[in-house]
Amino acid sequence: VKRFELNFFDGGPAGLAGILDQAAGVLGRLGDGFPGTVAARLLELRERLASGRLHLAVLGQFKRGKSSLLNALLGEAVLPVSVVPLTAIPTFLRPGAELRARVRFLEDGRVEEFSAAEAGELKAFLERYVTESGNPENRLGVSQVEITHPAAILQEGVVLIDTPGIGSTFRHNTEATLNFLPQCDAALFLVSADPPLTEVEVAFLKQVREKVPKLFFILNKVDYLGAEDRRMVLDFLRGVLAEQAGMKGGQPVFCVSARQGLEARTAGDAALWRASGMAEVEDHLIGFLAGEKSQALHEAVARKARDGIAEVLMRLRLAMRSLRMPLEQLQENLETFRRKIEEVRKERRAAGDLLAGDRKRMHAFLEEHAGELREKAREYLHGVVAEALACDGGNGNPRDEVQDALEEAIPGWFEHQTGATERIFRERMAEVLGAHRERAGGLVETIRRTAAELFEIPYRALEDERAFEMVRRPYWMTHQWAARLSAFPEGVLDRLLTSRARQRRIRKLLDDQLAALVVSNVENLRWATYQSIDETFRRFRSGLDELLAETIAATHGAVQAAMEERQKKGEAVADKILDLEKAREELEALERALKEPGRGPSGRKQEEK
Ligand SMILES: Nc1nc2c(ncn2[C@@H]2O[C@H](COP(=O)(O)OP(=O)(O)O)[C@@H](O)[C@H]2O)c(=O)[nH]1
Ligand SMILES: [Mg+2]
Repeated sequence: VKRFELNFFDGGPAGLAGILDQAAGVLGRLGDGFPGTVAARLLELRERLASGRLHLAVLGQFKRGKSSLLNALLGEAVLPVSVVPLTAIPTFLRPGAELRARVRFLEDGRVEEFSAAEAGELKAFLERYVTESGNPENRLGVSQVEITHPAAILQEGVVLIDTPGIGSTFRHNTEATLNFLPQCDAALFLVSADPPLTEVEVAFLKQVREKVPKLFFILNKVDYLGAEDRRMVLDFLRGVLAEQAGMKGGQPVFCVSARQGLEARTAGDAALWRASGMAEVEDHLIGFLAGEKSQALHEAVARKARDGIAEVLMRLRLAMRSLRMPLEQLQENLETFRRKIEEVRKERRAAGDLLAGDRKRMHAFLEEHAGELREKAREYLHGVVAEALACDGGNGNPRDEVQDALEEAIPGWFEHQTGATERIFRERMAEVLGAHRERAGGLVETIRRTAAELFEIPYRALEDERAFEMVRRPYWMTHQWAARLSAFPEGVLDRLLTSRARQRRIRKLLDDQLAALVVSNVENLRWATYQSIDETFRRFRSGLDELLAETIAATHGAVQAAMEERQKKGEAVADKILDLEKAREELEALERALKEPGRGPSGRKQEEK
């Protein structure tokens, strides 16, 4: 990977932000005839550069001290910390001058806002939504929580995320965390010595490694350990990371006491902050954010900016050719170009039909999949109920037994099926859209190539695939799985226990209710998937149309505009040509600066035409 030199990051004219500003300035001067899309895109890139934030999650088994560690980084106790696991709700920490919380609900995207005067008040508010006691089994239907906080670390271009954690008795927490991984750019993987690294954690770590590009390992609660024990635990940990999780190269492991860290911050005790190990973690994170994150973001932005400028340059070159070319030849070329565009439009319509066909097939496949799921769910839940009834042995109240068993089983099972379903469909969609993406890219390139050939300008293929990026999964899918039987008529079960006929009736009642649970839960999953499929196709289609329209405007549009200019002004277009020439030179210099950052836009003489 090519590394940008340092001055690419600086705020001056040779820095990336400066280049974007200059390019936007040139585009502004070009004015009419050069539609604002590229200029707008450059400004968008400028903003992304300024505010680009990395998603850094804290991952680990429940009770390892994830929330405590985040509190230490924030410098005060904002996130609820608990000896019992909390609910499956992630909390996003963003920068902000004030302490605020925003709770999003599953139902119709409802949002509740809260403004707190101090940390304790915010924590009390959060406890109502993210703890098992305040919001048992997420009955309130919260989908996610966002907090703003003035902590220094949040000023470093990062969103910190507190996650529910794996391995608790609430199995849906584990699945929810797994489904969340693709949204993490980096993660702090937290373990502690009480006990060190369970099998569940190792299995989890393997999955995390596949999905999260950058991991930091942290051993928390070292205040429990003496120097000797600490060394032993660390050796053990490194061994497991290398042998079982396949992490080579002596992973650094940070030793911290989040608890002491928070104490230190609250008391303003710098020595304790160092001693807690938290200072080292914080420094390391800030260094990482300043270096590597910025690096990746700058590269992505530079590439997109280069593409935008290349678009404008193509247009400029076309316009200049068209202004200089003998009028008759220009008319002829324009006619040939028009015919080619008509052909491409026809192909686009055919491609749209194919796309529609694939969408239908995807729906059909989903119906099939949902049918199989209903079958599987029915079988599974009947098993759960049979087991619960068998255990009951006729002493207790079977309704409670059955209810407990269902509530225990349903969320985990459906969460797992959701993950599996999503994987299946994501793969299928990638396959199907991959073929369309190639065809669509071909259409766009046909237009560009035709223009280049007809008007003898240099041809450059597009690098930017922005129109065809695979649509990201819904931001955060938390599901409310129906797990409650509706009330049997009170006392029915008790009375029924003595009578065989009545027992048959109760079986029937149970069967009907189980069927209803299966239907509503599978429908929940099916509907979410259906919407994902449609949204993906919709965005793909509109992305393609947009790109085609832009390409036609940039090529045919440029020639057309030059033609009109000539018809209006006759041969008095020399001034216009001079203006364009000047803009072309400036943009070419900026384009080169983007390719070879560190030199600055005027670092070298021109070499390519
Ligand atoms: N001794 C000690 N206890 C800690 C430390 N960090 C967290 N804890 C305790 O571990 C328990 C779980 O902490 P919490 O932050 O809620 O863990 P989470 O479930 O991973 O978010 C709480 O009782 C904390 O007080 C630490 O550094 N040292
Ligand atoms: Mg927690």
